[in-house]
Amino acid sequence: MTHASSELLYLKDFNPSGLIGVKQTLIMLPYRSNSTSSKQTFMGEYMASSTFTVGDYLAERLVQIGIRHHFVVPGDYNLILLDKLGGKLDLFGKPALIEVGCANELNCSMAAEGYARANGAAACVVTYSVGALSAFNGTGSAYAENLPLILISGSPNTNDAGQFHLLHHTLGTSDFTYQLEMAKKITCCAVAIDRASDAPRLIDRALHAALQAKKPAYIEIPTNLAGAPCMRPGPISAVLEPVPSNAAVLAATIGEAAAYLHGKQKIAILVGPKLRRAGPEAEEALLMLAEAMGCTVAVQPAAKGMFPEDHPQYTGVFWGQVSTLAADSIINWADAILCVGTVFTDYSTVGWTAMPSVPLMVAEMDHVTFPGSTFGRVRLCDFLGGLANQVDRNPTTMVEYHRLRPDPVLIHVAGENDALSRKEIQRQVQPMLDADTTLFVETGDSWFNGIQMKLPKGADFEIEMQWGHIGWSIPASFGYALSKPERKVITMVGDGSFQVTAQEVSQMVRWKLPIIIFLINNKGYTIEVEIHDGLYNRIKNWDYAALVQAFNSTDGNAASCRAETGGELATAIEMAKSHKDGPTLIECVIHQDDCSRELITWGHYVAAANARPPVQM
Ligand code: DPX
Ligand code: MG
Repeated sequence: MTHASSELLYLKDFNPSGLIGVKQTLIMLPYRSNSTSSKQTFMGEYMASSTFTVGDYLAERLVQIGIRHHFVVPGDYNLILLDKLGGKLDLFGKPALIEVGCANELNCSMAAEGYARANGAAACVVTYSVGALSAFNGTGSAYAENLPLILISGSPNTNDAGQFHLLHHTLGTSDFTYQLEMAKKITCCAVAIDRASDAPRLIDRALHAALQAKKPAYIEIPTNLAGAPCMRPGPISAVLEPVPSNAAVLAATIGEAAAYLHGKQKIAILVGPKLRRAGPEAEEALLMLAEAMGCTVAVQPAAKGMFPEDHPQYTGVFWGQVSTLAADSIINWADAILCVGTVFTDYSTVGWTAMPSVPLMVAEMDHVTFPGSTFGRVRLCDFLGGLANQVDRNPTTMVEYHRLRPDPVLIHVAGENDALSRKEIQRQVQPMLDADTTLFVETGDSWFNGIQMKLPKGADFEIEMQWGHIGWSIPASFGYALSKPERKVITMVGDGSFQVTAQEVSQMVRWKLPIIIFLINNKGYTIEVEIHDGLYNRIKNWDYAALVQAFNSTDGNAASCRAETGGELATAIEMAKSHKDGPTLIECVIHQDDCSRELITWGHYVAAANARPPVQM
């Protein structure tokens, strides 16, 4: 269906007063003509129309919550909506929402997920079922990773369900509610707009819920409602304003926490991934609190970079036997652990072998739990900041850390012609990290390699450890880089993961983003090999460098090469550093069994956790 024909459909259905007559004639013209100029006339006239529509309402609200790009795959159920979103102009007459087309809806949702990491919120716009069901995967990621991703789906014409019509892109029944029902399970708020008059209330409800909970929301807009007349929005504070801490509960929580810590000797702080989701104020408040307490600070693997690694109180990544620095010894030595935004899973606890053994005090995004009591309606930044002013200083764990801290390891420099190894890749990537870098690490040994890296002040780290979808890092780093073009984005990804979402490199080409991709080719699913091996862990090899050149076609400017020795990698890195008008992919070929010590240990314990027999047979 073309733009014009579906627009005509809308006019027939709604026949809104004010659009009949001259406008209708104008709109019908391009429907009969295929000429580009008449289409442009149509669009120009259309955008100049003063009728404010459901699509306009959504566009306005997305802009007001800080979204500047929306990630899309078109389909006939969402075309009018895409016109409305793309037609929203800023004060200078430029698009207020920049439309970013993706190769498929899985990638589209993952690109939006990455954008939400950088921007605080994101929008992904897809068509009904064939699009949305694929986009549910990135939406699941946003739920697991605590990101407000707004999934927006076009849907059937409102008249079809009542008329028992069978429609394309559906299950072949006249029940069109199943997608909404499915969305409810993977979002914090799912709404379907059945009447234009409900749109303002439902859109605001979904956006508010997502921003509050830091979770995805779902908005379904029927194809014949996107262009339907709609009321204009009220002040955006109704959507944006956070639920404040309850003053009495906050004071009580801070008092309880100060008293609890006062009674302990060896206190450590453990930071988890939900700290960043609570906003930059929470990260700043944590720094203040840590300095006031003077104790050690370790981070969980998915929280790497959320406490500065160059800070004297930083004691490494805590995940049991695969910890860095002396994080595990200190956490095991402590008699009180203040957990901030922590998430304990089978992965982060290394198959449940690294669950701290002392009772925990856990500060969450909106409540604080002590051994024996919970205090609700306390915002994390308020709690951390308030406690910083009342807590005692107790550097006991820091004194012990100085005794335990491992000495720097001697790093072996590979010969120029030596076959490339995992350690050599790590050694050469490390000096590329600076204050402006964001390092994306993909599920696979790239997790372990990335976690071993030292982040200089200002460097950031992105990992999708809760959802763990292989292929996430390619679209996610693309989405992230669109939001933060000033950052130097480096992505470490395995060959198996790359094969899942490789098409999105072509969007990096299209948008001329200088993302540097280290593709570690160990010819298979090595992490799975370490958990449980079988022939299914071997994959078809690709010519990755040639694939990227194919994405260039006639107008792209991506660079790509294969490195098989230390010398070739050094040359490739120099080339990548100077390549600015497109991505660079460096295929790093290593031996199939060349994986990190940490992966082998972790894989062993995760396999044991997976293999626990049922408690009841
Ligand atoms: C799978 C994983 O090549 O990395 O370093 O070789 O392990 P390594 P690769 O990217 O392979 C990844 C592979 C198959 N996990 O080892 S981690 C299961 C899995 C998953 N996500 C999806 N499907 C399967 N995590 C979407
Ligand atoms: Mg691999």
